[in-house]
Amino acid sequence: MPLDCRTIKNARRQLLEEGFCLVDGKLPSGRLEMLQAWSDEWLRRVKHSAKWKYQGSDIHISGRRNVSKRDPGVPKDAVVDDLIEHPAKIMAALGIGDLRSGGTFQIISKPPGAPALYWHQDWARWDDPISMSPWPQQVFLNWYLTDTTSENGCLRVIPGSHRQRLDLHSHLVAPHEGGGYDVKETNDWMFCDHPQAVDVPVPAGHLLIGDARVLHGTRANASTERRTVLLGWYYRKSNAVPAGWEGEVPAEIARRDPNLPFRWNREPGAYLR
Ligand SMILES: O=C(O)CCC(=O)C(=O)O
Ligand SMILES: [Fe+2]
Repeated sequence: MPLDCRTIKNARRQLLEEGFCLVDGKLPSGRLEMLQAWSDEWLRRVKHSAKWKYQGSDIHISGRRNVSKRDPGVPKDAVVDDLIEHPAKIMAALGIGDLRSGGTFQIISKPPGAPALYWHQDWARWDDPISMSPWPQQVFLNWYLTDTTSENGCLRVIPGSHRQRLDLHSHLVAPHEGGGYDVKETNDWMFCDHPQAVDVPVPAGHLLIGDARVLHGTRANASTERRTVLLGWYYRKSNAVPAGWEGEVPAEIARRDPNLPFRWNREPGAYLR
């Protein structure tokens, strides 16, 4: 068993402490090949935007049964419903069964020669004390369709950065539409070789789960094959302490106004220490 493929209990501990974990995705036989052919077809059909330079591609597709509320206009495909629903048992075993899919998956695919993806985190509620939660409020589920390695553009993570401020945080440009699309490859902070960074190679068919707050990026794809990941977002609707939670509850969360309105802010402030 590869070192990163731990038991569910260890995986939960790692998700809470380090902000990511890796588990066996338990895909039925043939599913990986089907997803490869399916995503290749979308990649062939969709015109690639210049803003996808660092992600490789970012095609959003909604389910049919699980329709995206935020993006009702995106194309719908029943393959996405299977992707959304398949991990229910795994997530329940990890104690994150109360997170619900946002209704989409994204096809993020680095062609051969594609550059690295810059350091970033994807949490957008930094004005809310819930940002301090010791439990995950929002996670990404990544299905890599080929084995990923340091050579072909595997994920990189800074363990613990979901709940702890680092030097890097104050030097980063907000990701993607927030400014990341336009950063230069020479931007030393966005592409730095941080001493606390770890490469996370993933065997195809394993499931990488990441806390939205954790700092992550990718290696460049220096191989001759494309590296595709199917990435889906899952959210906790409630801002209350999860049922059965036995760990600490930050005072800021205990006294949080339950009627606090949602405000979009991707830049960590006072709630990241
Ligand atoms: O390509 C990957 O492995 C990760 C992509 C990602 O984190 C993003 O697009 O926000
Ligand atoms: Fe990301």
